[in-house]
Amino acid sequence: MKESQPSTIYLKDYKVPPFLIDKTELTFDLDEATTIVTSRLHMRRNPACGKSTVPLTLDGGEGVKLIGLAMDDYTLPPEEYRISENKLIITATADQFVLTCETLIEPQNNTSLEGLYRSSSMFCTQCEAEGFRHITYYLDRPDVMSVFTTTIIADADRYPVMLSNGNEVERGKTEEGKTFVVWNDPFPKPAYLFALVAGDLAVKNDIFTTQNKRDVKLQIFTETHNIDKVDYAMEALKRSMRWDEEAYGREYDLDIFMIVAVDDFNMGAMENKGLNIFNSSCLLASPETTTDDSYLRVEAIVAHEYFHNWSGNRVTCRDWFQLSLKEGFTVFRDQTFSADMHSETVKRVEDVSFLRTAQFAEDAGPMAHPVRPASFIEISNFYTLTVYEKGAEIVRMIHTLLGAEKFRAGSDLYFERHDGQAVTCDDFVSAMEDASGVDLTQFKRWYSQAGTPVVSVTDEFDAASGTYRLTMKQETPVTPNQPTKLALHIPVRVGLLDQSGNELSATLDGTTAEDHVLHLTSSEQVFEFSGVTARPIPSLLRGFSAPVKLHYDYTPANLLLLMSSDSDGFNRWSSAQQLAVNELQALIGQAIAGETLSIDSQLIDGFKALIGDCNLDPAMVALILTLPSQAYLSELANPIYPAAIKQARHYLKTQLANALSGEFESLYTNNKSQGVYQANAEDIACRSLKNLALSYWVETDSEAAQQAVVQQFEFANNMTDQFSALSIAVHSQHEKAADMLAVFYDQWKNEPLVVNKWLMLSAGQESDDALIIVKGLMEHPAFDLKNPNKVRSVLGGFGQNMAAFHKEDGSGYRFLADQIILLNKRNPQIASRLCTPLTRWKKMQPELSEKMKSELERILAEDLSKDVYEVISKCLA
Ligand code: 0A1
Ligand code: ZN
Repeated sequence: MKESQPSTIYLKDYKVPPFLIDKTELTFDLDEATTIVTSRLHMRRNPACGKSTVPLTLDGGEGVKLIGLAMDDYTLPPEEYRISENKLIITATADQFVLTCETLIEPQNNTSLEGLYRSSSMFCTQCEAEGFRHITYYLDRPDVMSVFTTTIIADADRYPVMLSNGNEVERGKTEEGKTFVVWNDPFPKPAYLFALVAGDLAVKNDIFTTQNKRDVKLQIFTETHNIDKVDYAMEALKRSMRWDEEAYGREYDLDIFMIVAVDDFNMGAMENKGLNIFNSSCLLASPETTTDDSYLRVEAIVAHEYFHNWSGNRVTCRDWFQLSLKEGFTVFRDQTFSADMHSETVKRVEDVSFLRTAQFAEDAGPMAHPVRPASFIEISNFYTLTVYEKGAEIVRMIHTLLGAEKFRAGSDLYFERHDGQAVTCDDFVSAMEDASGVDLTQFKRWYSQAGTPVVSVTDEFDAASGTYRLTMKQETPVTPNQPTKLALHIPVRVGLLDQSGNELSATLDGTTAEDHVLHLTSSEQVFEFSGVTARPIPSLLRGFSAPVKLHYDYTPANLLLLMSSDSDGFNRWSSAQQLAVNELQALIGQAIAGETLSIDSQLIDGFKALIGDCNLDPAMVALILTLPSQAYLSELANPIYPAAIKQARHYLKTQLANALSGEFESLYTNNKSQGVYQANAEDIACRSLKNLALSYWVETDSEAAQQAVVQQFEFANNMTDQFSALSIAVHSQHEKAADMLAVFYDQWKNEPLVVNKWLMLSAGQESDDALIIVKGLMEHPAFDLKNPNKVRSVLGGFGQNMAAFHKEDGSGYRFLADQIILLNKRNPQIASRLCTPLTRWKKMQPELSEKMKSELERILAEDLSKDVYEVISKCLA
């Protein structure tokens, strides 16, 4: 452990910057070993601070060596400045001056992938959140916005492509014969949006004509061998640009928009102004190498980064506590875009399923924090599901409360009012209120209060008067540093069905409709509907209108009715999930008690009817037939018994498979035909239904099913089908699984993104030797500790391997802790993210919980990065 612990930063301590930087001129003399960065910062004291004499304090970072410092033309001698804890402090400054600062950095030795680093043969940058300070000393905070001019000098033979933000304005030769290129970005921006790329890259060009008939040049750059895999991303980009004009009235603002794919990247992608940088796994796609899921992910992330041009870049965050201002809004925008491109219901189900599984777990654990956190030690730890996904749910609720039209007016006002500014979540809400007249005062508590609210509903029907009463209670559980909670404003969308599944019209507060949004604002509230002709079955929280846990005592018959008849597609899925969850929770209880497992027949009957209904959309059938994941069942459980969860789920799947083997066989056969691969909603739905059917069918004794798996693996014309067959083989312990894995690697060993999928599946194999297999994978030539995707594949796959990770002897935990310690210094961001499975220790069954805790204590005893320290210390607090 360190002598002194890293300090905590608080939102309440925010102060405006004492200095501003109007213009930033940067020169990079690029070299792998030592790059020299010269910055000329045109600075002045911030008039908002009045007459002030505070010293100038610039942010720097490990690995930045100061080699020259001048104010205007005066070279500062060492006694006129000091460097302390990575800050450069200059005591005496004028009111306005140009600070010239020369630093030396070592891109080749940069393993944290923050600042300027090497990925394969290229140079690239990552500056969000605080990476720019690893390049040069700067006011590295988002409310300091500056116009950047960047000169890149390099050997043109090795780095023919040299890119930065904005437009290329000049190019030439230096005296030493190197090439220089100058870029200028006219839009003032914070340093976190700065980017630089240099390499021997191939490019795909295109053009987008904006709504005002301006031609924008579009360019996607990759290493040469990948340029054949960017067509899909380019089309997705053009769809995003058009959609943002139509849905939000947002037009692109520069004459050029560039995207670069890099192999080594800590996150998915980054929205640097005019120069997005992508993890290649989120950009490249081809039918042979990319699964349907990944296609959809590419489209969503291309859109997400593009949408940031307005929600994030033109209007940015005042400070990092406001991160959800740009992320929550942009995720909401990309979710709506994907829904418009494919199926609204399918998209909503996928998003909610993810939120309920992963964000709810975060909200229930030691790292739980509000969407707008009040404090942090390391901001990189706050790029979380809460800030992103729950933040998007907040924006969605505002959309529900205002209605589409007023929401759009609020968005227009927000962009108009704050263009070119760095603002807060409160500013966003104010624009929504001002444009709509809706009071969101109480609603704003969603930003400051952590934890997933629980809404419990009971009902009464009075046939004589035709009234139906819903009583709703809300309660938000205690979370770290928030012992008491206030009532939230929760929009609950509700419909009523009669006993045959028809929608009932009812009157609430003078409005008669089939669908109502209830405003739950107190800890307990009654909603009374009149004109109700028969005892209804309530369809609650339609479309998942708020990120809460809803409790209502549905009978299995109610759930079956909602599943087959609700006009709200989301609730049809949700009811089926609830039915399966109820069944699984009973089975988990039996497994823990050591009883023989047995199930009721309702779920089987429901599934049978569903498969038999040929009017149904295959996408819906596939969603409903997908059993709740082990991860979701773990989130619901307290304490978690991983072995019982696994046993219960496997048992239920096998029972369903045997009871409905004929149905699954025909579902498989009927959806088998395949034409040319297309990543559209319809074809994706067919493939997912077919592969789901195969995953059930193979759980029976059928020899034909076993053969079908091998056949599909060998003859598939696309990665979705090939990889599905392989996964099914591995997870069903098919006798040929090991051979198929070997064949697959051999076939795809030259495609790193496919190899990553292979690594993940291999690490997830359930076997007594799982840990040995995983250790072997880390020695495999395909593995590389420097590459975050590979680390995530192997350790992520292992984390999902319930039996191996949660082995009773604690060997799985020990192994993960070893990897965290190994990566702690090299790449703190990745190391910190690897801690997530261990953060659940308090919820695990006692014997496992103890073992996890001792691994956490072992990690805490190390000399830790801020990133890992924050997570581990909060876990043990
Ligand atoms: N703003 C990006 C996410 C991102 C955040 C941090 C990064 O490096 C530490 C990289 C990317 C987005 O929302 O897509
Ligand atoms: Zn984002």
